[in-house]
Amino acid sequence: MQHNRAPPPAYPEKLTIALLGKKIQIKKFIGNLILNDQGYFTSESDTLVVRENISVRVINTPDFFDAECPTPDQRIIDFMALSHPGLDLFILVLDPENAREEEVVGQISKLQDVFGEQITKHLVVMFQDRERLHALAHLKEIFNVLLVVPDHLPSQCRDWCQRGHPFVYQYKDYSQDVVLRRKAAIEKRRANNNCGSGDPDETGPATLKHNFATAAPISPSVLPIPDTIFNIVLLGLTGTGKSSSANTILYTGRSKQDIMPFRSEASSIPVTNICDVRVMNKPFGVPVRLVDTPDFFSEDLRNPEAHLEKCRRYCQPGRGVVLLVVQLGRFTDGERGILPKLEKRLGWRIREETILLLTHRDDLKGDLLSHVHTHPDLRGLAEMCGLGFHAFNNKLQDNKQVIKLVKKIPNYKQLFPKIAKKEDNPCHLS
Ligand SMILES: Nc1nc2c(ncn2[C@@H]2O[C@H](COP(=O)(O)OP(=O)(O)OP(=O)(O)O)[C@@H](O)[C@H]2O)c(=O)[nH]1
Ligand SMILES: [Mg+2]
Repeated sequence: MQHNRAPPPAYPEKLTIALLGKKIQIKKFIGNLILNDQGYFTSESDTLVVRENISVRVINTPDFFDAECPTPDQRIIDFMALSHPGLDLFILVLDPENAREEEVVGQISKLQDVFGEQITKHLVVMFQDRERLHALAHLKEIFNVLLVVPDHLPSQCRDWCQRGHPFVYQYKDYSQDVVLRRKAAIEKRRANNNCGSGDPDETGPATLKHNFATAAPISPSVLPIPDTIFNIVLLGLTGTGKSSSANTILYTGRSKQDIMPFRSEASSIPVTNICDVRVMNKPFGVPVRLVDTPDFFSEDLRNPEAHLEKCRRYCQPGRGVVLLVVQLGRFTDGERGILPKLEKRLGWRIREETILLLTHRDDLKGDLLSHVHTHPDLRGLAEMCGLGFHAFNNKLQDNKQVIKLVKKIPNYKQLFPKIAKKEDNPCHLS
């Protein structure tokens, strides 16, 4: 007797999911839930590991947020090589110790820095419980990102992936050639070992079956996410007070315990060595991204081009304002012609969107305007800055000096409705 057997239903395409976060124990737990078996991720060490079953491939990524890591680029390149040309979903797995607003914002911003702003379209931020999720629910709007709690893994993952096309690497900071070479080296190692995993740090047996050739083809994502965050980028020479000024802005309307400040201190060598980012949740009505930068002219700065590239993303015309920071009473030779020099390094004019921000206002006894007018170099620089000049006393936590600064932005009333409101009601915000 002949059975008319229907072919088995086609299995949906295998998903590739990356687990991000600071704590291996929690990432391991979530990875095993997604794969439906607690035996896949077992190692205690936070290394790059791939595990897969018939429907999902899960990549545990080591902590990309660890500022102490000596080889962050290598970790990122290895990860990109293992997931080339891209992947379906990133899950940022939060742990209770790293789930404060500043930390979550810092982690999302870092991911945007490394993988591009579009990552949020493919990112879910996983909280341990609904209470913590609700406390940070506004991040959904700021970053256009899904906030979730693990509930019905792994089926939830497929729903989350349906938000758009898979994510494809853009190769802004990392060369595609380098990633492809690394990928080839890993595959070669795997072929040589035959039964070895080939993963850079991988030792377990469960990865034997994973194979790049079987990964689902990935089509490029088409629509960039509109960036609704207003950028404030601080530029200037070392020690002028960029990080302190960024902190003065960061403190607006908030107590110091609630924020993770930029590192700032008196030092004979540069303190800030990377472009560092914090996102503020609508301090004046819209979200604001603060970008602290290193001194791009410092001879101590390693790989300045990579940091400049990061900075360029945030000071594109029409997307924010540049604060050119100079210390009052300390105009140096390096600051002569600094604005055109910065424009040359960045590759376009920024002067129309620049405010000259003078720090150490507390050292000035007299009137700011007459000080600037009586110092020809300072005056020349102030005249070159399209949005004028302003002074901060960074030793003072004073919202008023920040609001006065923001009012130098021509369309601040449209941009920052809360400030316009404050003009009607002066008690608001101050
Ligand atoms: N009194 C006073 N000190 C300030 C003011 N602004 C900054 N400082 C001090 O100046 C020093 C350098 O400030 P930073 O903000 O770290 O300078 P930076 O421009 O970020 O320096 P790098 O990161 O090295 O490029 C710190 O000791 C600050 O406390 C200010 O308005 N008044
Ligand atoms: Mg600094």
